[in-house]
Amino acid sequence: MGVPVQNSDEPRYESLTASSYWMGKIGQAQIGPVYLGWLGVLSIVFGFTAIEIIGWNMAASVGYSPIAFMREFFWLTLDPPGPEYGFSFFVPLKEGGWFIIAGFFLTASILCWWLRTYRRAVRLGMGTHVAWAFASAIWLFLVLGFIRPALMGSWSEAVPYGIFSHLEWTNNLSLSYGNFFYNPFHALSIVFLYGSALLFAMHGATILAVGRYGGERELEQITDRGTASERAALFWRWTMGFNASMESIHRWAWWFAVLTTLTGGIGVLLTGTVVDNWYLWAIEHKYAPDY
Ligand code: 07D
Ligand code: 07D
Repeated sequence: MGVPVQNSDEPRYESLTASSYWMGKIGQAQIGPVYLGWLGVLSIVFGFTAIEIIGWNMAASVGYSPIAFMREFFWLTLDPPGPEYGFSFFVPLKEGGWFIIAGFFLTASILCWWLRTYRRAVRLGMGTHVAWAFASAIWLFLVLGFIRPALMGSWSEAVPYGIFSHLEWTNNLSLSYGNFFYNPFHALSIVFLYGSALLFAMHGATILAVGRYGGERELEQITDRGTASERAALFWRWTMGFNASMESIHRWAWWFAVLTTLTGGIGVLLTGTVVDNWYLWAIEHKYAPDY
């Protein structure tokens, strides 16, 4: 079973695991054990409830026809209450009440999953970096569906549950508030999103490229000469004069990913609450030309 895990709830014991040749090709061959715990159970139950509410409302909208459900799936939607209901929690079920209930369960599920990532990390004696990165995504999720609608005083501002309907919402928010390209926080979010992809490509490619020297094992690399790590670092100094360290590259990646949704959430939060039209705002602040 290996060494005992510090701070663990229970001693290590034989549990249900399997191994798969094909999983081994894309990752670790061993599957399981999955730690369920009460947070895991709650998260799955809440998530399942949210999906059921969304799914049955979508089914109702096509008269419960399984064929129409499948054919129209990408266009089906569960919409928030209309503007006449403001931010009231008492909305008739078919007028958006179901939307509020689904949102409650989805949020509860995501928050339980967040706690699970936090608590499992602590139990393993790890840092809680994964949980805080996930918290940044949850920040954007809460701004989109709850905090901004609350500040605007209307559920109708929230994102609908549906494939194309949520894309329409995204397009409409940009159009209604004067073009998101002039929202500097949208620009920052894009910088970090594109930057995340670039950093991931550079890091992934670098480690693969020194795989022949055992680069992916990252063992005794820091002090030895001629190692995979040293070659990888030298490659970047040769090509661009500077290299990240084995540690800093992961910090760069973490910050880029976290800042994508952190700046994004700020950009969405300001829209309609502080800034009514990003294009006019940009002209006023000499960010856009005024022709
Ligand atoms: C690859 C990890 C796995 C996750 C996956 C998503 C569901 C939803 C529910 C039918 C990278 C699983 C999807 C559980 C099913 C119902 C009711 C993550 C990976 C595979 N979007 N969005 C998608 C969500 C917002 C936008 C796809 C969620 C904002 C654009 C998928 C949220 C705005 C495009 C999806 C959310 C926005 C998409 C693929 C929540 C601005 C696309 C996602 C809860 C940020 C793309 C048809 C993906 C697409 C797409 C899910 C929010 C814009 C359905 C759960 C409101 C422009 N979004 N999205 O791979 O193909 O993510 O759309 O906040 O072009 Mg979206
Ligand atoms: C949504 C975080 C929440 C998700 C969580 C996950 C589940 C599923 C199930 C695993 C994605 C919950 C998961 C429930 C679990 C399974 C199976 C992260 C989310 C917690 N834009 N735009 C962004 C670009 C335009 C608009 C960000 C580019 C137009 C709006 C990003 C372009 C208009 C919003 C970005 C472009 C417009 C955004 C999102 C180009 C539309 C937002 C970052 C090249 C016509 C969002 C500040 C992200 C935002 C956003 C990129 C164009 C509208 C960087 C590249 C001008 C309304 N856009 N955009 O990580 O933050 O999302 O804006 O044209 O709200 Mg944009």
